[in-house]
Amino acid sequence: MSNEKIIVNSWNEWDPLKHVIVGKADGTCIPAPEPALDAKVPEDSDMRGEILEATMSYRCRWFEYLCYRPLLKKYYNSDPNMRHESAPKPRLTDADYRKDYLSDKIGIQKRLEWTEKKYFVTTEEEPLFDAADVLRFGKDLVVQHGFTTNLKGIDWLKRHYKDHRVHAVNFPGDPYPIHIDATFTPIKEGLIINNPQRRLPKEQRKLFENNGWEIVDSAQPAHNEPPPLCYSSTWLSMNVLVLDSKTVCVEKSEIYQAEQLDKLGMEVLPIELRDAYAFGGGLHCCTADVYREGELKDYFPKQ
Ligand code: ABU
Repeated sequence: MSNEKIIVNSWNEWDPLKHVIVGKADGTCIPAPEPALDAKVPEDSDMRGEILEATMSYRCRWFEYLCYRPLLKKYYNSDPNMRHESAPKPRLTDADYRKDYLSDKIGIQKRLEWTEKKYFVTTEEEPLFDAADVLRFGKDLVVQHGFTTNLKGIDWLKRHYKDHRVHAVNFPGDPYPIHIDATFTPIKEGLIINNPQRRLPKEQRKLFENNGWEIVDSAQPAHNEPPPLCYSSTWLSMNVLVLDSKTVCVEKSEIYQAEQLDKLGMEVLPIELRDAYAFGGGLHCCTADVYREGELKDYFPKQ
């Protein structure tokens, strides 16, 4: 098989990045209210030769896959080994959401109890997952069970990626668990930064610790609140884009996160993006890997 023809290949979050889709805000708008509203990108997840369209879990994102189609068509036509897959589109009827779950009458304490008990805004009506809930670690996929991904969605991923090991994780300190990429961020082989308000529970840390991975608390965000109209939390500070295991892009104003990554031995590239947060999030949110140099590896031989 000639390497020249391979367009899609990405097994993890840190191998040298050679081809990435960067979202642009043209034609976007603030979504109308709906039962589980938040707005995030990306919606695709890729591995060797395959790009999988996620089901998505918000009604406002149901048609989002169409924006990617011209690019995917190009990859498909140029790369004879590329597989274009699409998870079953969900119906997203009212049965998918717990009514009034996001009501202002629910206090923060109650919300934390709910998320601790894994009682989320989405139900188990049908498989739901967003790509931003999935982290790729070679043979292992780590998937956040929360508002945007339900257990049926995780089961669907297990059945689809039969040669991979799919692990469900959750972060009880997060009252609005939407996407893993401002909570748990792999920086390079062996190192993950974890949001100190949303620590991975002890039991779930074993996979990482037993295989020599270090999980360190991330630095505090530089801001006390997100910019106007932004649906994400201030923890977009840790929503970084790793270019390779020595280089990482960090939002320019996030000086504490940049400082921490610098101390951890990374070269930090400051990228101005805060003004774009309202259109769907940070550097990781608005990008989708297409090609990272590297092969499928087993980073967690001790299961
Ligand atoms: N997609 C990142 C947003 C998660 C958060 O708001 O913390």
